[in-house]
Amino acid sequence: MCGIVGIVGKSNVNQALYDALTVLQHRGQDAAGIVTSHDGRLFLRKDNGLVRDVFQQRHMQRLVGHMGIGHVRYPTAGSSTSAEAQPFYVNSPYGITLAHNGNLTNVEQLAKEIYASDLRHVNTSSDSEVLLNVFAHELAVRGKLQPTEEDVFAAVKDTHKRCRGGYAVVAMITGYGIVGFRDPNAIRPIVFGQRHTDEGVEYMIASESVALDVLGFTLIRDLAPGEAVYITEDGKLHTRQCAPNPHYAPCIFEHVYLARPDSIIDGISVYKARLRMGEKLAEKIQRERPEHDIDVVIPIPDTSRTSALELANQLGVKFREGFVKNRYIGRTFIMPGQAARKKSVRQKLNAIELEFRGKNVMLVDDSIVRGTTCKQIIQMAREAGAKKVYFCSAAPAVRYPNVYGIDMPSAHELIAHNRSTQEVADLIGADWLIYQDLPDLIDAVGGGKVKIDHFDCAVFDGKYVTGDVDEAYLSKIDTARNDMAKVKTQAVSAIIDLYNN
Ligand code: PIN
Repeated sequence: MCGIVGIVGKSNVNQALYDALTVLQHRGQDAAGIVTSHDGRLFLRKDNGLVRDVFQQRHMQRLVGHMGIGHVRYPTAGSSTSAEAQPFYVNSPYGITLAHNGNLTNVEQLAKEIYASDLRHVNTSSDSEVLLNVFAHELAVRGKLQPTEEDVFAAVKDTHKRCRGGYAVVAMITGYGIVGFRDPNAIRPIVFGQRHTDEGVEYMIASESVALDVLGFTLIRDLAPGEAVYITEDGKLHTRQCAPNPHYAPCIFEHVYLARPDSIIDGISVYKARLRMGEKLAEKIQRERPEHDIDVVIPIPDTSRTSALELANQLGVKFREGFVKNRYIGRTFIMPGQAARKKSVRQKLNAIELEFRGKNVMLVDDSIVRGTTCKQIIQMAREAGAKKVYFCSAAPAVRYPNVYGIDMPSAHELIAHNRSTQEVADLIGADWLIYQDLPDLIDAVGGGKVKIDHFDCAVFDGKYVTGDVDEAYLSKIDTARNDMAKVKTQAVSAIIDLYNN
């Protein structure tokens, strides 16, 4: 998962891009980048790290220009070198830079085509660089010295024809404007908005509406599936449907925990969707165990608070904070003679004992993925004196990998893959485990004022909306993820050896 932003402004946009990236920081903490354009020249700063660490005063001073794009990265397939930080750049045609959130499922085939037919070189293993080259090629073949909006939209249309998967994109065409586009299934989110200044109207395209809010832009709307928005450097906005068969299937996991609760995605308030998840969970509990003996509902911070609160309200049970999260977790230093150790859950969360002692507690989390964290948390609740520890997941069991841009473990690392609810309960050590039912989750997210009844729910039901994901593809990404994990482990061991010798 990543965050993207693009601004066409009336004065320097560097500070606004930086601020927008800090608001989107939850979408990726691995790398950050900004590119701006001024008088036909590009200014780029990108590196690994948090937004506040990547950009120093000296970098910001160089990022001049009235338009620019930015990116925060969460590695999708394990890669994390700074060379793969975004935005990416190609010099032809016009000089195009691009930032992308999502994952292309036909990247291997595209990479071959780009080299063999389009005669283009790709220098990283990032699918975003492939996507950039496809778009650049499709714009170049129009053969124009000055591209019009028709050319830009035609290039997006042909990019849609070639690319499969989930993608939300911002691309800057040096000297001309910024284009944003969304895949024909609208899997990943993207919105655009405007703000009025004394110099005129400024436009922003962003992953989530919260970036618009915080910077004083008003939301115009989400991009529809397959749609593109093009804002010229002089501030004219054009939109166009660029896919022949667009079909709304946004990623439901954005609502489970990826997005900020103060965002509105496809007209749906993430906060309200989470409240409704709590409501549905309460109904399920009342259906399955009307005589339950839950004394207190305790959220596992932060995301699950909203659902847990509503769950407790509906059940008429006390809601209490039982875990305090340390907001200032530091780096892990590797000392000579010591192996690298992952920070334990205990260093991040601490239990308030008096909320647990002698009680039957219902812990609530947004989801159970690997099951490693919740296992430790259940253990902590017992050590704090809980009589019984029940566990509620606001999402259904995560059983299948994600291929559209969320960094999820491969199938065999998912605790619920090929396991029943009881088996998972036993493994994590819960006295009772309740998962949200998928129809309830769909209803919770899509059943508000704006009705959407089709979502990408592949992590729960294994149905991949792009229709091109089969066993062979899944086992390939499984191997790739394993290899990457091995490379990482080897790299850490090499560093430790270096220190030890
Ligand atoms: C919580 C995010 N949320 C917590 C991510 C843990 C699964 N995990 C998914 C639960 S927050 S595990 O946004 O950081 O507050 O099942 O893999 O152990």
